[in-house]
Amino acid sequence: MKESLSFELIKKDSRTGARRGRITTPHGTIETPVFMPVGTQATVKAMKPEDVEKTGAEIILGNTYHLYLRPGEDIVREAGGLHKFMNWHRPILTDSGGFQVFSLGKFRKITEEGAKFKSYIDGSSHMMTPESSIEVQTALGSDIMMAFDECVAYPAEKKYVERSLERTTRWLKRCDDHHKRLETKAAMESGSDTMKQALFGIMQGGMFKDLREISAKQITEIDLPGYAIGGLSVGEPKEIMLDILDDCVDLLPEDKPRYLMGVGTPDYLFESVERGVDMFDCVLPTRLARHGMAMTSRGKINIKNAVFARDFSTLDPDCDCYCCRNYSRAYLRHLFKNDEILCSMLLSEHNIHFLVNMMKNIRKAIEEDRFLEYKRKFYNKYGEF
Ligand code: PRF
Ligand code: ZN
Repeated sequence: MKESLSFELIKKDSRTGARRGRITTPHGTIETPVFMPVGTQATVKAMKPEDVEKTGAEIILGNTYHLYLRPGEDIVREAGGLHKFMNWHRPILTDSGGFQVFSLGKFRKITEEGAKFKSYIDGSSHMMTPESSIEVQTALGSDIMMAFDECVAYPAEKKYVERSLERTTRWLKRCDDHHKRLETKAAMESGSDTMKQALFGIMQGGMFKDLREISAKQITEIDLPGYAIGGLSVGEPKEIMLDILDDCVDLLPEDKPRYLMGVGTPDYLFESVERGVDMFDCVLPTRLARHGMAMTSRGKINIKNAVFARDFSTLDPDCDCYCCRNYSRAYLRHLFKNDEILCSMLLSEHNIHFLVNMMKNIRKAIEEDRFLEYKRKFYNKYGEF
């Protein structure tokens, strides 16, 4: 059967690992490097899909764990899939639930079979396995589904990380087998020879370079349309993260998209693109927005601050988003002080626009072979991260 997803490498930076590419999916193309806004509950919080689209975002992320618990994948399937359910008709990537389940700490238990966990909604017991994660993601109908993995906390014992990454590889095989089984069944029913969804594998191995190498070798033995780097940005210092990332990128195939999971501050995005990462996701822009924080070309600002009470200038003079074209800092501060929903809406739109636009500028800089110059210019203006 033909893969539903393809990746084309358009240009490589001559001085760094940065690369410009294009991913083609059943719901359209994605220019890379790309930032994916997070839409955990089948919504990018506080934003209408058409406004997400206006920011230039080409793909969003959804969560298996949340949608499985509520409303349940059957309801999303009955609605015609996640795209239709939430009225977003561009590509969607779904995370497997691995990370969300493992973040539950004492409310979960891992065995070879899968992860047993308690619902955050009503405390009921559930079991998620590689097979059930694929079943749910199939019902959601995402363009890219992620393998069910274990993201190990930081710090962790090497012995544990090793056992865990071996299990993550076995789980990846089970995900791939189950995905193929379901796609073959669907193809026989519809007479199509193209897969509907792509499966990405996830590398683990904690902060141990030799374990990262083992994980990369094992997961890339399974031929998949893309690979992710998991288990990073889990609380380790920045130097360690970038040092491990350096190695990880080189361990992944050059002709497939590389996705660094859960990373989204401007400095980490630049550093990771420089090392050869193509895809990112993070809740940061929308979460910051709901706390009255805006990312601007001159650094982060806190709209609650009293200095903005009579500041009738726009949030970011370099931004042309709907918020910056129409509203002042004084007005945004007023909205925030009164708990007005519009504040979250406007700041979310601005923050997403800011990161999406930053990635657009990064792509242009790579095309014109001036990535490092653009990075320097951005850092000088942004200041402290
Ligand atoms: N695994 C999965 N999702 C993730 C991660 C991971 O390791 C991370 C780690 N930064 C974020 N999201 N499945
Ligand atoms: Zn703006």
